[in-house]
Amino acid sequence: MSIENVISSAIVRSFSEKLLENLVVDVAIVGGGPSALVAAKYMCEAGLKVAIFERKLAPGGGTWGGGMLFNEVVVQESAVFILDAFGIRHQPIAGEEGYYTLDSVEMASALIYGAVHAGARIFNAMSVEDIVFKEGKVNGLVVNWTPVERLGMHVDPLTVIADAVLDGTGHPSEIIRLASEKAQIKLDTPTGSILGERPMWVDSGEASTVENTREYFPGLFACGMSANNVAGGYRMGPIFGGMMLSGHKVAGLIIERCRKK
Ligand code: 48H
Repeated sequence: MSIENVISSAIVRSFSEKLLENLVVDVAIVGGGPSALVAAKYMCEAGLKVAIFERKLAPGGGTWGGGMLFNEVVVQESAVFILDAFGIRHQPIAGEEGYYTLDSVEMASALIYGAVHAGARIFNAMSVEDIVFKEGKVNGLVVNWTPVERLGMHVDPLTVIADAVLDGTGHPSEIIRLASEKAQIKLDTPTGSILGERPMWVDSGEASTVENTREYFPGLFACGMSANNVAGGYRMGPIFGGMMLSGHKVAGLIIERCRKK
């Protein structure tokens, strides 16, 4: 066999095995932002089978760009245990006890590496375009290649079946929105619908991101900015402790739910 054919066959075989193994999972995560990557690591460490579907070529979401493309972010003391778990270095901010700066490129790459090495499978350049919704329950995801989505090609998708679906799509809460509008489900919010993100208020937004992290409909969870948008929390700018704590919290909720089943 020529080396050209060895390379191509090995890639096709290996990828097919990976995809086949992940067509039924415990947790299907939409979006590979910081909250989802943290959640993935902790859920994998608890023995759950986790797959992440990320629209872009590079997972990491809004981490890479730091604040206005200055590639540094801020994290507060309460989330330092998560930085340590991923081996992300951080420096105290002089004169501001309990706050740290860190390199956003180191953070993004370490979160990806940590999630993958804990056992999460990341499928990049794949977009989630719908949910599987049977007998009043969210049962999984409907996925397609991002280039197919971007070019508007008329190509039917494939499905991934999951016990729990986690919306980690950030500001737009794409999956919860889709479920709310298309499956017409009533969410666990005061109105039953998405309340919408509010303007900037750092401390409130950081706290509410964690508070708003929960199961919004049986089998459908939200973390990070998605949770904040669903439940009407304030935004917080380039501080990432809330995102990571949200990932840690949702991992605990999903682990508990899967254990009960
Ligand atoms: C596949 C999808 C789909 C889809 C979206 O926005 P993210 O970084 O997510 P979070 O919530 O973990 O972090 C939020 C943080 O980055 C942020 O924006 C902050 C702190 N903002 C504060 C402020 O004031 O603005 O990542 C979401 C990921 C992205 O990589 C998307 O490409 C991906 O989800 N995604 N992937 N299918 N339908 N929708």
